[in-house]
Amino acid sequence: MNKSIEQIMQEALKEIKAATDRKTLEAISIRYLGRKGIITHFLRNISSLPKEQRPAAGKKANQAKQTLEKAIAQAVENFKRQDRIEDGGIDVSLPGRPSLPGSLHPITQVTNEICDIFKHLGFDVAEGPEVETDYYNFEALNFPKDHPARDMQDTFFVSDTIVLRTHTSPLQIRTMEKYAPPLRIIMPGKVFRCDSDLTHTPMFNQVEGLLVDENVSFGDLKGILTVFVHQMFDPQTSLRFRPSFFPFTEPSAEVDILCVICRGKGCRVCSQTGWLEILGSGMVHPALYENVGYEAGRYTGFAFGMGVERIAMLKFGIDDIRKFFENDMRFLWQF
Ligand code: 2U9
Repeated sequence: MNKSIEQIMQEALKEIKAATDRKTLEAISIRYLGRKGIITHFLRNISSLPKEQRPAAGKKANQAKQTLEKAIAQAVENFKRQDRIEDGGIDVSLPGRPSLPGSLHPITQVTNEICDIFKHLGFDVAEGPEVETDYYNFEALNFPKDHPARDMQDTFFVSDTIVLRTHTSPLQIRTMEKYAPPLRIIMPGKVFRCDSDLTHTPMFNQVEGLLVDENVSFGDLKGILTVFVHQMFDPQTSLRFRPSFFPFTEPSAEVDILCVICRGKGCRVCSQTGWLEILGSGMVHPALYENVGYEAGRYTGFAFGMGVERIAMLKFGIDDIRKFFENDMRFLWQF
């Protein structure tokens, strides 16, 4: 051990700095850090030093070893980077990738459009939980336990008493519990039903509305929904109210518009009927007022519900609901 470990390390660092290729670096690494390398040899010989010198010598030698390992790794990395440029791996003259401006998803656009129409008619927007209790999703809405109407909803159960909401109606009950009439609210939001085909997905978006006051009639329902349809589609659109059934409304009606494709002649989209169903509606069932503690007999009101994807499909002429959820930018960029 004629030279000190510092001297050896300084010489090695100089050689690393002067190396012009990876092969030379490899040779330096072997000469100093290899099995028979200078630093390795130095470390092995520490045991032959006087006992009191061993800890300090060992510490210095290990530090030198680590310094050289780091310097070699850094130099190798520099050569690799240089190789990549010389190999043509990085073409610094290429134009950058443009970052495209984002835009609202078509379903969000249509939801906003629906909500804006009702906001102008004096409705407030409310939002609420997607995981609901059986009470708010069914019981309070006049779906008694074991009632066959529950089968209409294809429910995802989280537990015996907790469900993924099958409609946004639970929030209407929560709002009625909190506020006395007059009430005018719309509720946009995701809902969940165990169903999947060309026109159904297990998650879809709904907008529901509720208006409660004294002396509200079925004529008010017809008036408000006609204004909505005329603003959402063509102002000349014909519509019809067809009797239906929902546990939470009585009487109930489904609303059809004259087919936007064939103008009533009958085509594939309207299944040759000339009409397209766009929403459900009805006068709020008196049992619901009782459930939320409203004074019996004093109030009347109407409610309606629509699937946003269905409205968007009709508005944009889309035949497969799944297109909204595939994140294919070629499809989404059209809106
Ligand atoms: C309360 C009282 C009544 C909301 C209503 C409908 C009719 C309806 C469907 C349309 C297509 C759901 O997305 S869809 O499958 N909805 O037909 N919804 S009346 O009635 C209410 C809501 C809340 C307290």
